[in-house]
Amino acid sequence: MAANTFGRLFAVTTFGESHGPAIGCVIDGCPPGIAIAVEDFAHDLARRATGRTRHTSQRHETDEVEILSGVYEGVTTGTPIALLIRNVDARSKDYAKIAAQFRPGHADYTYWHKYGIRDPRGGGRSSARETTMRVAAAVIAKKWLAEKHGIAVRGCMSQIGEVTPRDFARDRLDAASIDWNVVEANPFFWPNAAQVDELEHYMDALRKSGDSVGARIEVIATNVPPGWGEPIYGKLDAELAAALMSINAVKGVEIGDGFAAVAQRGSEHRDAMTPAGFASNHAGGILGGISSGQAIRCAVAFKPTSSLRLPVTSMDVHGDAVEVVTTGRHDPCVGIRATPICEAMVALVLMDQALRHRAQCGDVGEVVPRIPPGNP
Ligand code: EPS
Repeated sequence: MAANTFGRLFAVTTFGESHGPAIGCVIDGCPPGIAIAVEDFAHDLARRATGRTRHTSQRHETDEVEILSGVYEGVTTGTPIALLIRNVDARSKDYAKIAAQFRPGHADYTYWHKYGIRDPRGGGRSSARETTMRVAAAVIAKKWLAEKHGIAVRGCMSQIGEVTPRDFARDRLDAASIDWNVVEANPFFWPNAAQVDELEHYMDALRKSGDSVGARIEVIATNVPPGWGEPIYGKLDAELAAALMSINAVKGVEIGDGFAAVAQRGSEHRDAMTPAGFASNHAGGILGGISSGQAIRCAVAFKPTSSLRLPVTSMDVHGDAVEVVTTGRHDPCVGIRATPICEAMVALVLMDQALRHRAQCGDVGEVVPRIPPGNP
């Protein structure tokens, strides 16, 4: 009912608030026998964390995971896995002045109307702090997907404000054209190393101006076998869209060519099949809501951050007009930290769908003919 749980067979329940003592999650339904240690979480959590570069919020959380249950002698046991991360750098006084005000663009007004009460400290439950636990849970999903199926779920930023990656045609931002070492070597997860300096200046100027921008994140999952996803109401693309849309600040999701498909002809969009492979991947690796064996491609649009030191008109809880100024430690572009979060949601969907496919169709076995992925 309250929708803090995600997934059916690999079910992740998150809990906690941005300025509470801790955030955490319980993963129920994880297969036994996956080797997992606290060190496994460090890499992806650091990729998402605040305070690692000057371009993100300067809140310094250690984001160290404690495994409370479900793992014995370094291996998952099949029982619920509880993960906990303590909040160590919350600064609630930044929120004291605006505790009774509705910040435009935030969830303040809507949470107020839904619950009649809200925790204003750091946005409470609506804070992007919650995404930490999605990334933590997905570390286990990514590991299982890689070990069992050779699946890699990777992402990059493909637009920030009005800037797009040079030397990439839109339809060439695919698994084959992206050098993942380049993406991981800069703070923006940007696929073109030659533009990183330019982006640093762009972000410095933006931060100085007090304003924010949006971003577009691309996620590509390779080696997903054909057959995952459920018609009619459990379509893989529908579940991906819902999962990605559940991330804070997301305003749009595309699968494959997405909205660009509107201006294409059918003769161009349908991906021709040959025994040697698919000739193109406009569909984004999903046909009829079921994976085709091609790379799964999603794009996610993040809105510009609403917390700004630039004043804005609003209202307080008494109905009086106020001017809101947000001080504190905010991201001038939430999209900069969003790549690992988008990857996490895609991995969680794939993990859940893999287990659901195995439950119903595990006896079907190898089906022929199988077309190689071809064009990614
Ligand atoms: C956030 C506002 C900031 C960010 C926070 C997300 O919180 P605070 O004002 O308490 O510093 O630092 O991000 C995180 C703490 C995190 O780990 O992602 C928001 O409004 O969503």
